Amino acid sequence: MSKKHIHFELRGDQQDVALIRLTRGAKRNALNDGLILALRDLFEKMPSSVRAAVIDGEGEHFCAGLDLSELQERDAGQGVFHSRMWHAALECVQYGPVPVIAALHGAVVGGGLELASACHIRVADDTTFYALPEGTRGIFVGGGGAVRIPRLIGVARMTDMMLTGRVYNAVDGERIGLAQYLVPQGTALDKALELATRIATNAPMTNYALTHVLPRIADQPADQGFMTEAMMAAIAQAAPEAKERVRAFLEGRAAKVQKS
Ligand code: 1HE
Repeated sequence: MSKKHIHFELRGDQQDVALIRLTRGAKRNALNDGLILALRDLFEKMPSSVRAAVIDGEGEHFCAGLDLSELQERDAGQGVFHSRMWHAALECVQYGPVPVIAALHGAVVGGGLELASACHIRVADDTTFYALPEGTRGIFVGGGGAVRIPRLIGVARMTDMMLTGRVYNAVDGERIGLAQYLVPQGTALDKALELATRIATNAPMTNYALTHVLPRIADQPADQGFMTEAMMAAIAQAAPEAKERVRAFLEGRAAKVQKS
């Protein structure tokens, strides 16, 4: 299935991995309103067979951020609604039905970094670079970056990126926490699909706990976080699937943890 500037396909024997590709390469996958709304719709209407998703970008760059040509005519009130539209769409990515992996290469800048930071895992190849040019364009992040990016790299590093226009390369990006995986040029999508295929075999309740509950626990005061954790642990372990997986290990039918 393809909407304008976005391609969607199902991968895997069980059709359980969704591949979502930004296909606006001529404009470096800059995110116009149509693309943002299409992303929201895809995550809202994800087929029930899907257990994990991968987002990547066509061409030399993952994403050049907000389509700046749409910025010119907006007044303050429209700006608020526009930012809230991004928030709603990227909430559908972060708090959607499945874990999402961003496969990064080239520019991951501005709203492109905001999109990547709404994903649960980021795999970057060694062409990747990260920036928040909003600072030098006289604007501010508006797609949830002010909330999500400091959680990855801290307030000080984000402040520096925006005040000075600092660009992080792929190696430093992985070092500071912008990506969890760093892979050779041209292999980010393969690695992301490999991870998605593995994640798709997890118990759905475990994946739900990790994508919906863990980030909320992390935002809670410790006392409340411990209680939420206890509730989630009890729900997860009570599921028949969890009992079967534990039994399989105890009976020697499940893989051991291997030294990496
Ligand atoms: C664009 C955009 C865009 C490219 N909006 N049209 N983001 C930025 O400030 C980053 C702006 N883009 C760049 O710095 C560069 O384009 C790249 C480093 C990403 C890629 O460079 P390059 O040399 O490969 O491509 P290019 O020649 O700069 O761009 C190719 C075309 O894409 C060109 O259009 P053309 O009609 O002349 O061919 C560019 O104008 C177009 N293009 N990026 C519109 N961003 C929710 S708030 C989020 C706030 C932000 O994201 S602000 C940060 C915006």
